[in-house]
Amino acid sequence: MANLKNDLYLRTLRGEKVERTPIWVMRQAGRYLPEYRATRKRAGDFLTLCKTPELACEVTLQPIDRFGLDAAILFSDILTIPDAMGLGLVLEEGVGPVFERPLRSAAEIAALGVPDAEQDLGYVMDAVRVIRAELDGRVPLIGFSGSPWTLASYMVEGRGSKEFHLVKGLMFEDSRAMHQLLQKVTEAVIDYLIAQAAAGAQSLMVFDTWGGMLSTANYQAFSLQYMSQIVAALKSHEHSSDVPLVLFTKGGGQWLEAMADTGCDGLGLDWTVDLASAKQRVGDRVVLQGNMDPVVMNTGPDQVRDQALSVLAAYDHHGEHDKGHVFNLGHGIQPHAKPDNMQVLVETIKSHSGSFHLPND
Ligand code: 1CP
Repeated sequence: MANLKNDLYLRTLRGEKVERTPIWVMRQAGRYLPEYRATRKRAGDFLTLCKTPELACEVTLQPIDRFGLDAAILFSDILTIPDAMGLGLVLEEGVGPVFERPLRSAAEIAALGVPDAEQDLGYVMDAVRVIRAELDGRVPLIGFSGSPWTLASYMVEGRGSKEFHLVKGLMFEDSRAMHQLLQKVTEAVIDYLIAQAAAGAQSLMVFDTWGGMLSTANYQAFSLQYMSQIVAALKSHEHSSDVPLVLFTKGGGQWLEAMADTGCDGLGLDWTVDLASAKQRVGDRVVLQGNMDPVVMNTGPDQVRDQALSVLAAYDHHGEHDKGHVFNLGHGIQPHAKPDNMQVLVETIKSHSGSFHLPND
């Protein structure tokens, strides 16, 4: 860490007392930025952008250069793993990511192989190495993966879904095949995250975007159980044991205690969670990350300032045992967000969060 010029994000995730709240934003390199759209156009398509380390590096750094955020996140996608498992990822304009060969039978699941991260996803590790070199210690780099449940949802549905009737159908009708799929994906995720850490990712995040679609019992059995395996494996591996790990289940606000029990370092919160209550429930065990409603970023600078300040006020840092807070949105910033609002947001957090960190006396 000695070579990091701004290590505020990592110090916060380690539970240290810090001078102000760090900020980064989910999907900070994305379509709301004109320079992202320009690079994507040059790449030709989204997957080429992900698979060309120099271009992935370029877009990763765009929001860092423009806004001065406290962490960079690897530009890639969670669907790289299913792609490497042979499902054939394409990004259809106006539809989003689609798999050419979704999994529709227990036999297809049984035949599925687990990819080798360095061999089959080498372009992601190359991107991590190129970005680390290019960042030159300015801010830490976050690596990530989708959760097994979220990846399996896309693999079975074949695309984004609202009802998840295919993947839930499989879960209810053939739980053995579902568990077999989740176990294979879990092994792939573990290998992938350890490889990212070995390549230079300085913190890691697991996106469980669709865990909140499950009942409490099924969340435990089909999502959390597999994320627990990931935490345990990462915490016992030499390349990743010291790399802070954040879990984010969108819609998982009622399960924070169980999520903290996994032994992760931080929890991402969506905007439906009351931050002050979350802090009371698990704030002495894990760092909390979030959770302003992303739609605020599509409105005006006054709304951005007000809403950001109310998030900061919900997490004061006066408690002896509070682990800490990382400012973020409650989900990814949207394509219609205004870039100027990001500037306002970063300035608000940088100039106002320090006062919430003052000692009580
Ligand atoms: O340029 C484009 O048209 C592509 C849009 C896009 C972008 C910018 C996609 C397709 N993926 C990404 C990048 C991305 N995806 C990042 C980059 C790092 C960052 O700046 O944060 C990350 C972390 C992701 C992760 C991701 N992809 C998630 C988990 C987080 C979340 O947002 O919930 C999910 C669910 C995906 C799937 C995906 N990839 C792309 C789209 C449009 C979607 C959603 C599809 C759907 O469910 O309908």
